[in-house]
Amino acid sequence: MKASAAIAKILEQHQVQYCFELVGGMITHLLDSLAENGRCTIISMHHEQAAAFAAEGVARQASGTSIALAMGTSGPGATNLLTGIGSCWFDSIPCLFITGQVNVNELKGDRAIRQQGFQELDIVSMSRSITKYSGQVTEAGQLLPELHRALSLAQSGRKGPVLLDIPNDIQRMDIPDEVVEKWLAQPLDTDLNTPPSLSNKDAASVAALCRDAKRPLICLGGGARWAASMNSWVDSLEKHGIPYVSTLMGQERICGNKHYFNMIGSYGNREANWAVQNCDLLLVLGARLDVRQTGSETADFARHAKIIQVDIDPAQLDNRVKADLEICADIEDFFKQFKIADETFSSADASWTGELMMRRERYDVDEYPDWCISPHQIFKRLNETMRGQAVNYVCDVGNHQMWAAQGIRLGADQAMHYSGGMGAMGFALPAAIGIGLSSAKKTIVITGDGSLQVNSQELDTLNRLGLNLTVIVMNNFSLGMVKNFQDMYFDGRNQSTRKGYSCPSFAKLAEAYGLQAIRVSDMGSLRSAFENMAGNISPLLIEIMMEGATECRPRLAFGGKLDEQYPKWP
Ligand SMILES: Cc1ncc(C[n+]2csc(CCOP(=O)(O)OP(=O)(O)O)c2C)c(N)n1
Ligand SMILES: [Mg+2]
Repeated sequence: MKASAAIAKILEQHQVQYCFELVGGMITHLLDSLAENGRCTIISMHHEQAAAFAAEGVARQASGTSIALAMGTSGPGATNLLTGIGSCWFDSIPCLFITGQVNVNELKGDRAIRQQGFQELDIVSMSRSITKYSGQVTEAGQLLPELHRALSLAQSGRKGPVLLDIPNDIQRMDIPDEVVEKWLAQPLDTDLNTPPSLSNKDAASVAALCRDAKRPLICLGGGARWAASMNSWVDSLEKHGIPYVSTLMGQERICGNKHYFNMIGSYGNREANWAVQNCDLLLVLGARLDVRQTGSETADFARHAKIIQVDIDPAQLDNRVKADLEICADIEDFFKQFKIADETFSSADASWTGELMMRRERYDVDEYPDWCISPHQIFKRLNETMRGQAVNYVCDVGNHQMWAAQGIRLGADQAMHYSGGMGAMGFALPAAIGIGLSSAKKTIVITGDGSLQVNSQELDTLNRLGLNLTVIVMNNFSLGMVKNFQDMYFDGRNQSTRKGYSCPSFAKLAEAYGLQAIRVSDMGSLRSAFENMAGNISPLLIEIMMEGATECRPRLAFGGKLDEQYPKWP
């Protein structure tokens, strides 16, 4: 069997249902075989970076339980994939990347030349530091074992991206049918680098700390959000009245219920940061406690608390924040082993939860009363409009993202998606295309004028696919988040964020791509645009004109403490 056809069969066997690509000479055999095989939906994008984000979107929509493929040709196709590969690496998203490569006899090998073949480029070295596995296949006999290893690694332990670089002549070679049959029958080895189960000793240590805590707080991170048992575990927190907060990534799947006190961090909600700084026990589940979560002064983070950190990745423990108890475990395993019972938090003080509820209510005010159109009002309206409907929200990067993170309250059939560790502008539209394709839910993109311009070419892909997807562009005519830094630290010299920055009319741009578009500049017209969105199943773009809205309130200043947010609470 032709090697490229064998790859298509193996991908079919392991339910790789989507391939996103931009064609080029070195992937034509693979693409042809995938198309002939017919089981994988091929989506042609207009940039390999967008193809990578779309593949990430498919895996995100499936909570990391399924994998998609993004392909690029050798040279620029391969380098264009890198940003998306990094995004999957930082946020632990399983994804398969395949790059075409020049024929084996055109590879430069150890020669001191820059390049032998046209578009030859060493993508394996370039991607090694942001993949779980990256390899080049230079013998046909290695192709299927390498593919099997890559697929297994992507989906085991702390999940992540893998890359195979496959020379053109290898794609065309023959692989004996019995070899293909053997590898088709081989299940994936998904137990690779999975940590041991939570030990009785660790469970007992957690239990002892929980039992003594008067002001306990749980913090759910990205490592918890897709665990199959998270919802039932969180339900038991609700039942026992135990408060919980989340990180940006944890917040992607947490509903706005009674004992949830929202998102912590440098753009956190005030009540969440207050909770962290005043609890006496912080149980951190699947969060790496980076600077955006803790603020820069780690010693001040959770200053009155004993900290327990549980993470699947041993390297994330004992890192920035030194916890009192560190446990390497898969959070799903933790949820299964560590059940919340009546006696688990037997010392918890009811007035602690009462205080948090009072603060959450007090802080839920519009912090932008001086603006013509307020982000607080926009997200309140969005919550109300979409209440009860199944939605995947996908955010870009900037102030609009933080306004959304602070303001959206998820319902049971709703989820958020952020470019977490990579923070890549241009993520939202292509990721949403992957999410929208593989889900029956409505998809809503929240983007900014700067971020949308990074991958706006995919408005065409959206139009071609006709997805139930709305793009909300919060157009403040600036790279607002960075402009805000400049306002604070560069005396308002707004080089490249206002000065020298420009953007088009996004409504007109969308129309040029064949999409329906609405432009609004006040709450009245926004309300009817949102109603249109809720009742509409075709692609739509809503452009919200909000010039001058370039600040996120509250936020931390550089070097600030978690509960000293700006503007200062009166
Ligand atoms: C690819 C990429 N380049 C640069 C940045 C740095 N950056 C972070 S936020 C931001 C501004 C985003 O502007 P916009 O999308 O309009 O959002 P706003 O802050 O105005 O809401 C920039 C330039 C980034 N995160 N990603
Ligand atoms: Mg902007």
